[in-house]
Amino acid sequence: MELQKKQRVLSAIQPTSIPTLGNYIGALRNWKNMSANYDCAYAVADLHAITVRQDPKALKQQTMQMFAILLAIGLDPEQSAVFVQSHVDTHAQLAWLLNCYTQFGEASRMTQFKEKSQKHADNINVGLFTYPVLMAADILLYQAHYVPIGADQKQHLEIARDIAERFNGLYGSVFTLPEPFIGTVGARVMSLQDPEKKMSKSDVNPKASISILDSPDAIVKKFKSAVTDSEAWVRYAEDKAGINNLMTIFSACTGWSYEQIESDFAGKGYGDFKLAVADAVIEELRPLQFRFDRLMKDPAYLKQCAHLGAEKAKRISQRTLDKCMKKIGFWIIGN
Ligand code: ATP
Ligand code: LTN
Repeated sequence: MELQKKQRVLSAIQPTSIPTLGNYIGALRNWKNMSANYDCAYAVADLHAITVRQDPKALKQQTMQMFAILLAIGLDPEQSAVFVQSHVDTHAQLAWLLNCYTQFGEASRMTQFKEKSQKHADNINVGLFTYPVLMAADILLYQAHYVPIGADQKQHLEIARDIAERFNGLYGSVFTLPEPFIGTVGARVMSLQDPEKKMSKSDVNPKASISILDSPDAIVKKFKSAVTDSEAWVRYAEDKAGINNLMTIFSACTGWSYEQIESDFAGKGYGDFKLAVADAVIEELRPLQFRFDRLMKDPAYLKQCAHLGAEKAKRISQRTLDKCMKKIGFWIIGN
């Protein structure tokens, strides 16, 4: 019997700080789940991170930490290609090529660019503008069928598809058209302090987000102070953004449906529910935190895994880059 080739998955996360519970539920957890059934490549997107000014020491530390987190969530460096984006030179190379196949108008429509340029008005650099093109390169280099992301990245995936279709239209089928993979629960975890806003790593209010490395005490405190409403009835409803968010988090960690949560917490106050959510999150994060602490004590192992990941990623991505360059008409002289 012929062995069927597994479909490919690629995703990446910026090492801008420790991931939040939102990053974990919306993206990272799906990465791990998909790794059993797909041929996966996962990157720490450090090139993307410098579109916003970074402290050099912090960037290096955060890149190592993020790499350790990817292993700590349970990714197997032998099974998947787990790597740091800047260790694989094909990403920046393909990004340049794709810049020349992306229209100024379509890049101008990206909402993340508009938001980030408002937030960093003193540094609206060209990298921030072409950020989605580098992301398209990340994805297309691996001929990815699926890209597990949170809901906020959907627009970037659409532009990656548009660029791929344009390129394929000109040169024949070079790139696989990627599909987003967005989980059914927790694709958009909201801020604990302003549940109309998404939970974000870069939020300046530390009470607004749970870091996946927060201690149990900190997690309990943050959930206790989460903004809810004055109804004191645990139910999912349109005008209850705070409670909806807590129910989503609880459901994502326990597998309970909203109906189950509503009936189990009927007649109980928000205080009890908040503590239950905190407990569920603590249990969900405990094994990850344990593995992370162990990995951070072994930088030689981390480096070895990063080498292995970069080699694997380079091997896959170089084939696509070569094909692209040939199609465009570069003079290729070989080694
Ligand atoms: P920053 O605040 O630095 O912009 P971020 O928290 O938005 O960062 P990213 O590194 O941009 O995080 O995203 C990593 C992954 O996590 C992406 O797939 C993104 O869609 C997902 N993600 C980010 N925030 C959330 C959230 N609140 N809920 C669900 N998924 C999220
Ligand atoms: N822009 C993404 C991070 C990212 C990414 C990617 C996600 C960089 N390259 C490729 C999926 C596929 C973000 O999460 N903000």
